[in-house]
Amino acid sequence: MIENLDPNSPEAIEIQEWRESLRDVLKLSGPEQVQQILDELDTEAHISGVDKHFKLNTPYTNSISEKEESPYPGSREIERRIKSIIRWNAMAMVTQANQKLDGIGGHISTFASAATLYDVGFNHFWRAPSDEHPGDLIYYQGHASPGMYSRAYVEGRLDEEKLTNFRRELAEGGGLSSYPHPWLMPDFWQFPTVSMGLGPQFAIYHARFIKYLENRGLKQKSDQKVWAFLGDGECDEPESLAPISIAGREELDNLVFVINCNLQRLDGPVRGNSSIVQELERRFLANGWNVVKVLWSSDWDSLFDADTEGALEDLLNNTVDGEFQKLSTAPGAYVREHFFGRDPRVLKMVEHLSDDEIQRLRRGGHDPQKIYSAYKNAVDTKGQPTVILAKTVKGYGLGEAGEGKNISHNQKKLNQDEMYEFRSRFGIPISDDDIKENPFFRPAEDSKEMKYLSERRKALGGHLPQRRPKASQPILPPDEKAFEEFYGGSGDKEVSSTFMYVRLIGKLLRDKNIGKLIVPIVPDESRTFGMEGLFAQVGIYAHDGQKYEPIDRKVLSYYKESKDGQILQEGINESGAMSSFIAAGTAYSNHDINMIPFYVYYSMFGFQRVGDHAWAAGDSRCRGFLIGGTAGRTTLNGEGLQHEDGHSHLVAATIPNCIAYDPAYGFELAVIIKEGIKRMYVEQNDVFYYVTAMNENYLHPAMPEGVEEGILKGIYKLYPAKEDKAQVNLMGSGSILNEVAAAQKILDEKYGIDAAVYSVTSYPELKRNAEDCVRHNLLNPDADEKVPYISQVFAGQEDAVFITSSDYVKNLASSLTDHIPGPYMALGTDGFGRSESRPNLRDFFEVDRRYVTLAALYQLAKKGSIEKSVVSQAIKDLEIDPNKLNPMYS
Ligand SMILES: Cc1ncc(C[n+]2csc(CCOP(=O)(O)OP(=O)(O)O)c2C)c(N)n1
Ligand SMILES: [Mg+2]
Repeated sequence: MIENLDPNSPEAIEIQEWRESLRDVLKLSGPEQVQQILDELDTEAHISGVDKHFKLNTPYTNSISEKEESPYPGSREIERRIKSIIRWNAMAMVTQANQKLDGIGGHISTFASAATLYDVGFNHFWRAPSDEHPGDLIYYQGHASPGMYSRAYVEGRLDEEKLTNFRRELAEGGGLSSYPHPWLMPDFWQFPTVSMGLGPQFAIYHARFIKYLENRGLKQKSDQKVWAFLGDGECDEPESLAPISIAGREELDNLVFVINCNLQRLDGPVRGNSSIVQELERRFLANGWNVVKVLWSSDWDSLFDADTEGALEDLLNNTVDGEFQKLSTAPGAYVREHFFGRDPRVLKMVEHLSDDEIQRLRRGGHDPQKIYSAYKNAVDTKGQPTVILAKTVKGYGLGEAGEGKNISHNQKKLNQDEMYEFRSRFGIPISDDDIKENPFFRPAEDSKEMKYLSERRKALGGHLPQRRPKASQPILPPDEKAFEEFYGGSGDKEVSSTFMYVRLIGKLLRDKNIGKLIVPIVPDESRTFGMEGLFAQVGIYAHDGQKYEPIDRKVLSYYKESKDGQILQEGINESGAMSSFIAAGTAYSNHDINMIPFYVYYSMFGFQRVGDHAWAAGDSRCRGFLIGGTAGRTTLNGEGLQHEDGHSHLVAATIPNCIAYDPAYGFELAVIIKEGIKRMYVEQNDVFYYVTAMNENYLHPAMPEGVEEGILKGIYKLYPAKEDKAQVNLMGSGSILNEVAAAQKILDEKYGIDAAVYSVTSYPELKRNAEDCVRHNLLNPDADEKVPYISQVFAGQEDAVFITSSDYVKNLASSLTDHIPGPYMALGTDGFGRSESRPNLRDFFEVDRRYVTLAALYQLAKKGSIEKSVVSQAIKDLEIDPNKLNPMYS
């Protein structure tokens, strides 16, 4: 750039002439002609061998020039007063909470920097759901929640008690959750956003899901928008920016990102030595977004007008963020000398401004006019998503208490003097004494501010945020016939539980009640699970259809992409698939459509890969089925350490509203899915299901009589012992159940021991039920004791020993120890997996039929029912190597 050139040098003069020519063309022939000339010159330079370096940045100025701005439709003055009141209450709420209980936390500076960004949206853009409009969907930045509570208070939706109890949810009368949590405030917050990075990703997939619903004819097309507010620091989370390519590719013009570029995160500057705005601009432009930079307020317009040589622009282009942060709160004289003074031409441009006026040159993100124009541009943009990069000051308005300082983020309260100053700066009519008593302020109902506020929200359909807790209609359950085949077993055919799952979903997709509501989701693993038959049956969703003839068009299960395709094929992208799962599983609330997602994936790339997404699904009150395919540490053979999952059930159990099952047989699966659909979509409970499916082929028996309740509660008797009271009760789950059943035979045939076999479909459900009973008994010593289901099942079996084996870590089964009436031993797969065959893995992890037999004999010997020598002999007979490696440590 010409900053380093002598302005009188021939080079500088030549550049100046080119600039002037460009301006002339613009004036005479318009911007299209300018673009054409630039393109031609580009080509010419290329042909002439000029080594171009590709540039994906515009100057560090506003994208929308003053001339292109949209006129502001509201009263700037009243809006400023309303905004000041909202700012005040947000600050006062956090301050008061921390005065009352030091350390209760909260954030002041995030909303302080973003207040104008939110207010322009609330006053002019964001529609609440109403008969006329489905409503816009806003992902509020989690740390800005005080601002949303404050507005809800001023709008009369929250009372003072609630504000007083910010972060005191257990206080009498109820309080307010720290951040947006639909679980805790189900008629207020829609989207949990405070695990940074998830909000932006969820917003992208939600916007795409809306297009999916529209393209499939399930939702009427509209101009509904998804807005996501992000911090600039938040953009360092891979989840924030990785999926922006999807939004660009899928032309999501129903999506708007607003990135609050206050140049700071928690510890300090986001990019001290460079520019976060320019970096983000490059990334979004490269991914096909409409990028709107809102960097400078109207105060700067005349300076840019005067900048005919681009000297100011050069100065801005060459200033790093660390310096901008310093300048944001520096006195005017300092800014004049150390910023404008860097170029004599620019210094001259600010000659007419006083130091105070220089200090008051605001940033674009605090100027409603600039923000309005940017938002207008965003909602009018067709064919691509928009990102607004708004430059602000962190802690704006806090003054000495933390404006633009590195400690801003952690500022939790203002002292008295700082509060007085804040009050005066924003003109809040509360006296010094009243601030001490009750710091909140709501103008009188008949004040201009209140009338304006309520008129604006009325015009936009009502209050926001708001969440629909239940769908207006439950679904009609699927036809029972879809499940019947599975109750009969697989006959003489050996099949996997995954095969059963795929058959079942194929049937449900044809069901007249729920078929169209199902959303099959896969991350590039359909063939792994044998699901490719569904490609042609229901199609793969592609917003632009299929522009090519697929190479396998002649086969039945060809790769069919279509605009109304039902499958969401997410590519190798589990976190994206989880985001789709959440978008679909919360559609009952966000769109009043009971979509039923079935997301199937490698179970190892589920909870441990996207555990935070699963937690957010729980918080979101998401419904649907997660199907952990290729599950089990020894059932998935050959794949080794990275793929063999032996702990997803343990993690699933940590999510309070996740109901997890490890079924072995088709009928168990059918009973579980049938109940899940009823519970989530007929009864409208906010739970979601995790069900594992395996790839080992075996015979599936027919369903014994009367076991449905046991399947759902977590355990039932599959093969009884010969006598009523067995010597041994064997428990198994998943495909290890077959090993357990085989051990029953060995015990009988070789050792004359009578054993029963139980199928455990869910340790976590049994444990939850047991904990619930224990708690009841603890708190109600005089009431009848509640007996856990697991103890009821084993009532009268005190003389037996109990052995369980599963393809998961032992902790899962050991969690029941207290509730099993006799000696109990859990076999499981603790340790890293191996690439090996199924039998060798089961030997390695000591979970196969031989170890189940050995464990039973050992426990019987321990209690004196058989001789110890029987156990020693069994080790030899069963060909068990007692000196083998301990899988837990190896
Ligand atoms: C995944 C995750 N990591 C860390 C945090 C803790 N945290 C909360 S706010 C914050 C800084 C936010 O900076 P920025 O995104 O720039 O937002 P600003 O407050 O500046 O608008 C951090 C590190 C979090 N909430 N989530
Ligand atoms: Mg920031």
